[in-house]
Amino acid sequence: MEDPVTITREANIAIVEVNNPPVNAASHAVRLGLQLNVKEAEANPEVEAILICCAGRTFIAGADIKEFGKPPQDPSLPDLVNQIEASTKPVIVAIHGTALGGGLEVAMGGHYRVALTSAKMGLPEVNLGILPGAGGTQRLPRLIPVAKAAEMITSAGMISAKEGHELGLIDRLDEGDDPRAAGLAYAKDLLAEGAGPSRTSDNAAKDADAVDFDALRAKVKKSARGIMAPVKALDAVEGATTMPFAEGLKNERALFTELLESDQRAALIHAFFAERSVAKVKEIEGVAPRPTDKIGVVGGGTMGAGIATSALLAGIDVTLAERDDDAANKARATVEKNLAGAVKRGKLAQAKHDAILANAFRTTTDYADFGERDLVIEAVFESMEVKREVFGQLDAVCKPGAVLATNTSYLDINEIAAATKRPGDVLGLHFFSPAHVMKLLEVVVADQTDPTVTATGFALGKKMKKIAVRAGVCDGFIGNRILSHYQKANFATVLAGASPFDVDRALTNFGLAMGPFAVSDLAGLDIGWANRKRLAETRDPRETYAAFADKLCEQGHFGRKTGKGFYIYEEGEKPQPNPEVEEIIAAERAEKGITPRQISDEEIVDRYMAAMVNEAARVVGDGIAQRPSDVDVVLLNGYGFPRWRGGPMHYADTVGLAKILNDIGVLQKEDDFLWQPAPLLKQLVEEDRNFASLNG
Ligand code: T1G
Repeated sequence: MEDPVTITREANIAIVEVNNPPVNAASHAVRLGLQLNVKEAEANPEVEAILICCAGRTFIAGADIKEFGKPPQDPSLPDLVNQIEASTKPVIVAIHGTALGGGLEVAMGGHYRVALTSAKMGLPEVNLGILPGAGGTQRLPRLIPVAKAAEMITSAGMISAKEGHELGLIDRLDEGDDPRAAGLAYAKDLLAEGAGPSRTSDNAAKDADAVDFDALRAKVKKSARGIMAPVKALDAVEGATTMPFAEGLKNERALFTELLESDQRAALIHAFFAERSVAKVKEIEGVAPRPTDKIGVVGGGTMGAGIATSALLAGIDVTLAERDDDAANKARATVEKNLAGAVKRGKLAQAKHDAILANAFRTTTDYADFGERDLVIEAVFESMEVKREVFGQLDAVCKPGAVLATNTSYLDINEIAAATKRPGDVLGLHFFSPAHVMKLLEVVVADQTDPTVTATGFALGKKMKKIAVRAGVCDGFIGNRILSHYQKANFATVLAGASPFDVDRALTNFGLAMGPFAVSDLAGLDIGWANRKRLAETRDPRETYAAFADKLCEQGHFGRKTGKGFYIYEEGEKPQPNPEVEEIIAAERAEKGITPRQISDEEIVDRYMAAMVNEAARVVGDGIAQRPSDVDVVLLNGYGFPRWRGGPMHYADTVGLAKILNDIGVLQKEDDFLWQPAPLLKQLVEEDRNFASLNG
């Protein structure tokens, strides 16, 4: 392998360059190379200044995450950064791309920083369940105001080079596109000025008095939602304001080590890699996608308008069709509202917003306007009959090679594709509501979907900045299929004795953003009701059907939108449990001859997880999901599963598959139909393997 760090010289300036694709992660070889080359430059009497820069697409994007959990190898990153800072010759760092984590820490160890105007920087460690562990929590608050440093570190946010310059993190901006040239020019100017080393550790923390750490800690704790890292990171930053530099570093190290050894760190790093491996889809390796510059959307309800908004934000030209002018105008208004929201949140510049509405978006009532579209996404009412009708019409007007996609959440895409004469061009693109906010996208591959069409789904997802996951056709694909199953299990838990409010409490304590019954209220109880009615005919007679949610719907209670569901919603008030729910459930238990028993929060969680993992194992076993970690990505990004638990499959590996299988065995005595262990789960337990062994 080529040396990942090289040293060259231009006159009296040594250029130490890192070249470790794809993101110049500070692996052991990079750390060693930096250490040796900086030492060599220091020892060389002809060298008067040292430039550190990177080749490729970015400055160092952080420590090499793949090395976490393995025995540490010297030099450690903190020692290296200290060595760089201690240099007796001025060290200039030239930043391009993204200087993240350990990368930004290396940059802060240097004495002077120049950044290309296009560069970004940040300390995203808390996203991985750790904190900046190479002096970042000590040096950043000595370069920029402590309040801003604390915000950057606890939120994992990135700032632009320009902002970095205004704050004092970056000493010079360079308009060019060559970091090496920018660094050399700066180094020459510094030498001409006679500038010597300037060490950040000599500074005091900036504007430390302006920060009330107790108040900030309470705020950070609240928004961290169970993740320890941001809170510990704040402790480390506080150390920079109360301790001398060396002691602050030691404190940072101790807090870092504690986090590094935690289950949360393992889970969050699992999630990081899982979100990258979803893009690895065998059948589309080396397959070129079709164009996606101009798309059509059929249906301008919440979903269609959200999809249109998401595409417009990604720079795609959109034509949206509705059945009449009234509906088309409503759809336009929704898209306009969504885009205005993006401007308000700082996600879209006003000028760009105006240009999108003037040039890139139009509504129509005539499918003939789809004639030149590269891809059309259908987002109409969830009915097979309606969808087949739409696809028949699209088939008639769309150009050859256009991709035809359905946003169905449950329906059989093979049947939809069969309504066209080009089933190879049809696939599912299952967005999650609100589609311009939610990151998840299931790319559903039907029996005859052409690989170029699948590749196009992934390419579109990437353009729209979605996390696209490959799914096969079945009722509900990956996410909704698993959801249907664990909802049944939650209903069974309620029939057995817990209240819906017990279930919600236990699961929010477990880490879910919202309890499942509160979520149903939010989505609208009529949605689950319609789905259960759709499946009524094919329902297995052995299933114990829980009817209490249907009863609420029959009384006209659909949740939040009608003011009443499992909870009662009143303007400006916290939702309250609806007492009628308990009566309906008690009546159903009596009717079914069930004597309710006390169910602990722990059991509620165990039942919920057993159901989720069991169905997920079936989803993987049936080939609906490519690998267990793909299921984790779906549940994390579409269903509010706590990220710090890594997803249901990672969680199952953590508690042990034997425990999950054992729990299922016990539950089988309660309901032999609902609790059939998945063959894959049984097989893995027999072979003493975990889900991770299948991730590849
Ligand atoms: N280590 C190892 N591999 C990494 C990596 C890293 N830090 N970052 C990215 N990769 C791999 C990634 O898995 C993928 O691999 C490929 O690079 C391209 O990534 C002591 C403790 C840099 C903004 O958290 O945010 O420093 O799938 O698809 O969209 O305090 O990657 O191709 O095989 O994401 O252009 C802190 C994490 C580390 C940065 C590029 N740093 N990376 O995004 O490409 S902790 C981070 C990112 C630390 C010190 C500590 C992004 C990116 P593959 P990609 P991208």
